[in-house]
Amino acid sequence: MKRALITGITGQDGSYLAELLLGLGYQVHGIVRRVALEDPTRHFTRIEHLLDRVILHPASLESYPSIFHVLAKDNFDECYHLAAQSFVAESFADGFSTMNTNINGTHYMLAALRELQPKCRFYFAGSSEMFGKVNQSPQNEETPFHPRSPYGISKVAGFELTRNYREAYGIFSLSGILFNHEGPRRGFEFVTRKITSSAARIKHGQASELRLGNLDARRDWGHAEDYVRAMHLMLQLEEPDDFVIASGESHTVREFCELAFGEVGLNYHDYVVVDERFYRPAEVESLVGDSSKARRVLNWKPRYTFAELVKLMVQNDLQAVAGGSTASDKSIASYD
Ligand code: NDP
Ligand code: GDR
Repeated sequence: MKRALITGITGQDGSYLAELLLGLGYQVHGIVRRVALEDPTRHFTRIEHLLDRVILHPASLESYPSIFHVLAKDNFDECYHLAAQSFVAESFADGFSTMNTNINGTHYMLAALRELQPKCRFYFAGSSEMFGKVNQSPQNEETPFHPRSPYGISKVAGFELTRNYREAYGIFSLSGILFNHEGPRRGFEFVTRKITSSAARIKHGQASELRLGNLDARRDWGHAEDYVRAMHLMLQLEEPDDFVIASGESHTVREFCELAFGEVGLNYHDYVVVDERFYRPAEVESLVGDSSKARRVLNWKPRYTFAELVKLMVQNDLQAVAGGSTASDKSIASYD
């Protein structure tokens, strides 16, 4: 039985990846913050249904000793390092803690693996935000990085650390450069979930408007379930290498609104209000990925289309609102 360690198992991707690996017969371990163990009903919503099948270890990306301790206790075949401060807007609000968590946290993971488990394969969650202000479209593995946020900068540093441990110490370490991926478990602060949960609440008379920033930003959106499959495929390679994972289609935030509101029989024009508070100091205007290398080498391709993704997310939020779930209300309020 293979053993995998997932950092960020409580997040969107961590939960889907844990499901995938359990289905493949892995023993799945996850790193969670101690505070999460103290209040599981609040922190484990995405992995509630997996709790009797995963083994959780308390540790923080801010603490090398805590990570060292986890890696000293058990041996792992694969490590998926997904934990991060992942919200770009928050990285402008507090660049220092984003850098600390994302850069040092990645360095701690790599350093502890090198010391204790140099044979363990390591996946780093790189991001299309590393491309930032792009000078070529679509973006592939050769496209230069020009990050536009502390988050993007932290991911470039993590990518370079991952490459350096591969080149300097022979660790099987690689990065997936993943474009935006979403789904019913997406955090409410990200634009897709903000739109689908608001459309559902407006439909049910629980909200009257949706305040957004830049409606013309273009993103390449896929479903997280498809993207975690790619992470696993990467760690099965004979030699480590980095891959772009993307749908290859780009859509504006406006188009997302149009489809999501259309799904509940409303016109987004009547509800969406542009609010400067949600503009970023430096925007990534347009991203679209070229994942032909992953499609060729990993034999990966996405199963969900953009329209299916939007529909699925809206339907999920309609059900949640109809069922009286208040989680979305609270989360949206905290970002309004
Ligand atoms: P989420 O924000 O949903 O999850 C982030 C995870 O990181 C959570 O489990 C969170 O734990 C954990 N975490 C954050 N800070 C710490 C810390 N100091 N110590 C321990 N754990 C911590 O992100 P996603 O699942 O969407 O993304 C997974 C990874 O992929 C991230 O690194 C993200 O930057 C990257 N990525 C995501 C993309 C996307 O579109 N989703 C695209 C490209 C890259 P807690 O629950 O306790 O907060
Ligand atoms: P992103 O995702 O920054 O691409 O990072 P997000 O959904 O936050 O923003 C996408 C685009 O929508 C525009 N936008 C708004 N965004 C938010 N959150 N809220 C709004 O009100 C709003 N209005 C317009 C943004 O300006 C942006 O252009 C995500 C994260 O998952 C990262 O961790 C990951 O690395 C990248 O995707 C790839």
